[in-house]
Amino acid sequence: MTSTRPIAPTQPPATPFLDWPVVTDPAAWAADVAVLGVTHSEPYPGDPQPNDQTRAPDAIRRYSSQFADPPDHWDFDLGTEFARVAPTRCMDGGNVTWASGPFDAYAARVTELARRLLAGGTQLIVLGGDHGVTIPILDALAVLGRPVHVLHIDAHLDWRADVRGVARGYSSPLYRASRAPHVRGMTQLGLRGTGSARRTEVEAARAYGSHLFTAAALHRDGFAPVLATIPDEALVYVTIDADGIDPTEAPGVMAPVPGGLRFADLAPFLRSVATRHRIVGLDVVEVAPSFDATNGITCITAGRLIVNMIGASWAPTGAFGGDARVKRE
Ligand SMILES: [Mn+2]
Repeated sequence: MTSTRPIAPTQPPATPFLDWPVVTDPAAWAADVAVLGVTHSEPYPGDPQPNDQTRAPDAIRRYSSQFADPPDHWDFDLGTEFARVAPTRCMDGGNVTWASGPFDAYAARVTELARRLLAGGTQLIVLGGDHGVTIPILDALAVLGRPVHVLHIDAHLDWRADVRGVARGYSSPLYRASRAPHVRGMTQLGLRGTGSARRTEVEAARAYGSHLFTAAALHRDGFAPVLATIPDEALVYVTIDADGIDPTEAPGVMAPVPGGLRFADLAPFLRSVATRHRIVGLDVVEVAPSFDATNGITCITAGRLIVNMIGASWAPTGAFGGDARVKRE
């Protein structure tokens, strides 16, 4: 469970997320919502280290003023002011960076920090990093002591047991989720094109019982069938690979694939999930700032999804037509 021994502070961000107070001392963490930047995952041999995605946490924060105006400004996605629905205790917990030493120690530190926040009832917003960042966060979800349903938005399946002997890289987060006893189910949406998955991985995901939705199926049938795959009683963890979003709205990724999910569909979908279920955490990974448009639209799209999710999570009963009785239990 949560350790009481002292733990090293995180690195302060270049600018805070949404002007939230920055708290780098984990002993002082107490919040309803917290942002945590997690820059690294286990690198593959030959891949650049650090990779471009390690710069994303501060890049996304830099656009905060463009994805949320001052507190008294109306948010048309939420139908109210963000500050009116967001909880008062929001904080930016800084960045957990990996400068040297074994990756195992870094991953354990990420898990311990996430566990502290989750154990305190904090809704955890993780800014990656590549998709391997999700793996130590998934490990931390065990502290909740209740079944978790993983909702995964991505062009790719990410179900590799390993790639060239590396088990905690960006091609493996959903495989790792499938091995975690506290993860009881999974819904994966936005799949298209090709990626690291071969027939073996697709068959393994189907055998596990993951609900797979191609982007094409969502464009054809809408998102209602996706909502139906999330059990009423489950806590939900959301992992958003920015390449799940269409590259017109999220061009700043390493592996863009045409035909992706649109913000106009994803934002109301996330609001629906947040209204019906308790979202215990959400990560946005794989934003590659060097490939973003000069206006930062990938960072802004990521930020808007986060704002929509937080707003709907904390909105009063009845907002967005959801059933708060399920969500608050
Ligand atoms: Mn991914």
